[in-house]
Amino acid sequence: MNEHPTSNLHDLSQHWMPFTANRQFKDAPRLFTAAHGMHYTTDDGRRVLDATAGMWCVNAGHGREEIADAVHRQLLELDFAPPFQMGHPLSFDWATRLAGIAPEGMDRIFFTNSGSESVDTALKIAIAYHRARGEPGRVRLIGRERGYHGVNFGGMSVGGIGVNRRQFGQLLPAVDHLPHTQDLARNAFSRGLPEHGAEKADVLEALVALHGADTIAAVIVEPVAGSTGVLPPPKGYLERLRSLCTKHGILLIFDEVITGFGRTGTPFAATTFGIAADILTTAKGVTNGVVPAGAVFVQRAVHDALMQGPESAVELLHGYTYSGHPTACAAGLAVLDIYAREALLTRGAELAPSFEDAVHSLRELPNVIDIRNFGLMAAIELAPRAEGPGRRGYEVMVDCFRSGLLVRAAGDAIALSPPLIAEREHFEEMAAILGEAIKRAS
Ligand code: PXG
Repeated sequence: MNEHPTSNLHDLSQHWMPFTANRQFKDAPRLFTAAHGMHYTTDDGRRVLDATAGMWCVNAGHGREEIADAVHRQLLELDFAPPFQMGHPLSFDWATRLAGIAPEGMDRIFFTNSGSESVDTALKIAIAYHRARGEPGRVRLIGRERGYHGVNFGGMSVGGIGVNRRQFGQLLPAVDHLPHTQDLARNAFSRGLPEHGAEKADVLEALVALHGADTIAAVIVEPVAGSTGVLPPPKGYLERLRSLCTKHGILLIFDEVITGFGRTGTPFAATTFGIAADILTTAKGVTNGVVPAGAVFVQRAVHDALMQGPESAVELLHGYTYSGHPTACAAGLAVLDIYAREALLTRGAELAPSFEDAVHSLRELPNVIDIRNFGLMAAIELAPRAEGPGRRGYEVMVDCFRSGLLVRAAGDAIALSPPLIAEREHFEEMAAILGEAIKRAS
């Protein structure tokens, strides 16, 4: 171990950390200083097994040299090119390659820098699409309770996590929410898709009756909700949502920021579930998390509806200084090479059964009230402590970190989403360390 943890050498007070209990963290920091393969190294020299792919993003594992080399070369060759009314070849190459793994027909790709930007981009495209087709009244956006769609005003508004919204006032008008799909009474300890709850999609019919289909632009859901503790969709649920959207002319947006790039055993959850979305949002795994980037995949028909008017007109008045940044493109192309060469985008399907067995082995431990999983995503839900929700989850997360395992705590649900390079032994190690932490938190 290092004699001097980094936290003793640095002043932690200036950096206002994101989504972090700043005062608590700075009293007892948790700092990583290196990462390779399946492991992080902490500032005091300990190895920590990464059960969360960083934060659902480092799908090909850490420290991949060919990505670093590609980014390095790119910075020396072309560091920046203006993306509005100018361009550079790599963004076109990257879009072409991404279109090659996209679900059928989703071959028009808009680049962003994060999941939050991808979501707000998708919402804007949906509204602009209806307007371009002569239905400017379709402005209403439907999200789902317990959905997470990032932190910008659009994504926060359709998001369904109360605490994330309350601090920020009004949000977008004309937003409504479907009910979430978690149902512990009927579906606890499901392996894969839960049996019960497809009918929860029918609430969309009620929202259409309430607001009128001609006011609704889009429904946005995560095919498998991630941040709120891994909620796989009940069997038949997404099919019903798709058919109701089609029936009422509503666009269906899949937020695949977490599920994209192999997490569910194929490149996208839309492919895994065989459901055609109209717009699909991604980020995270698109660059293996190493350069901030996002990509919005759009059905050609949606894109084409906006390609009208004089050729000199900007068709979509939207974009970012760093849309399709050369470093993101270079990283993204290198990542796609790795994904293809190592067949990582389908590896999750092979690993899923042993991952499932490992997580469900924790079933009999104290306070475990549910375990759910799909592909390489799982959550172990613990009963809240009497002092309030989230306490036990936080305690287990910190205990795991100290014991050499990185997990996420979504309230009292411990979420696991290992890199797609994981081996079976890693799953056993994850279950062993997590199991001990759960026992200590009883
Ligand atoms: N959509 C989904 C489905 C996400 O999971 C975003 C949008 C926003 O992405 P950006 O890149 O703007 O953060 C996300 C992000 C967690 C956790 O522990 C999950 C996310 C972010 C931070 C923590 O569950 N997902």
